[in-house]
Amino acid sequence: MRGHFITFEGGEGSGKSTHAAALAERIRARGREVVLTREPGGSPGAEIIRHILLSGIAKPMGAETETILFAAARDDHVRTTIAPALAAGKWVICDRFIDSTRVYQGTLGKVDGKLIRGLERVTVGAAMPELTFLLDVPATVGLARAKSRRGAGTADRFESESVEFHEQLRQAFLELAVHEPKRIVVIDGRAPREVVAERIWQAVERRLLDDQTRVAEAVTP
Ligand code: T5A
Repeated sequence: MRGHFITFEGGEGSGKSTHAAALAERIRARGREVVLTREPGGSPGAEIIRHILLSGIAKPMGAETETILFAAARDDHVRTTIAPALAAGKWVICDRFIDSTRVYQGTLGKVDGKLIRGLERVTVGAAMPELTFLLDVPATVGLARAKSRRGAGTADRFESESVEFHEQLRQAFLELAVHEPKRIVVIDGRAPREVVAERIWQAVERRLLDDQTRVAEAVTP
């Protein structure tokens, strides 16, 4: 039996972590087992690579090296966390996945699409997300939220890029959604938290919770 795989994508501060966690709670409340995870990271080996990437140590080595490091982290994450959970029939919710590489390293980092797709085939294999929520907010809104949440802490490798960089990211994510409308659902992340959460839940109910489950829930007092 295979579980369900959902990813959250979008710019910095768009609400991915907030809504990934909220969705996990809501699905758990329906009695399902959920693995809530993130990228880069999500497994012990990948968390070490996360530190290398987000500290900026790898930046001078160039965007291709960073792409390979993201792929190495993803390979460990998929093999040790995501694939076993899906095989056990669990739901997996991941904060960022392949679309972040396509956009940050591909569109913005100008890394050859062939390399990105090749690494994707090797690392992801059959563990492709069925549903991806793209939380869309203007770059200025997302960066302001990320800054206020960070407080006195320093911005990481990508957060410290310019507003123009982040606005281009936003457009690149939206473009991906145009090409994969079945998988990628765009949600206006500027809406109040409860509204965003409800829109996400409606899509999950419609697409992934089967009819039988809904019937069972409807008759449960
Ligand atoms: N990266 C990652 C790549 O370059 N390539 C890749 O392949 C991968 C996988 C990861 C970095 O790595 C890069 C992209 C990233 O730069 P990260 O530390 O994991 O970095 O950070 P992000 O994924 O960018 O996540 P953030 O933590 O910055 O933002 P989130 O998760 O989108 O936002 P969240 O939920 O923490 O919310 C931010 C604040 O806004 C509030 C929240 O309470 C919080 O304070 N908020 C709202 N406020 C008002 N209205 C709403 N609707 C709100 N929703 C949330």
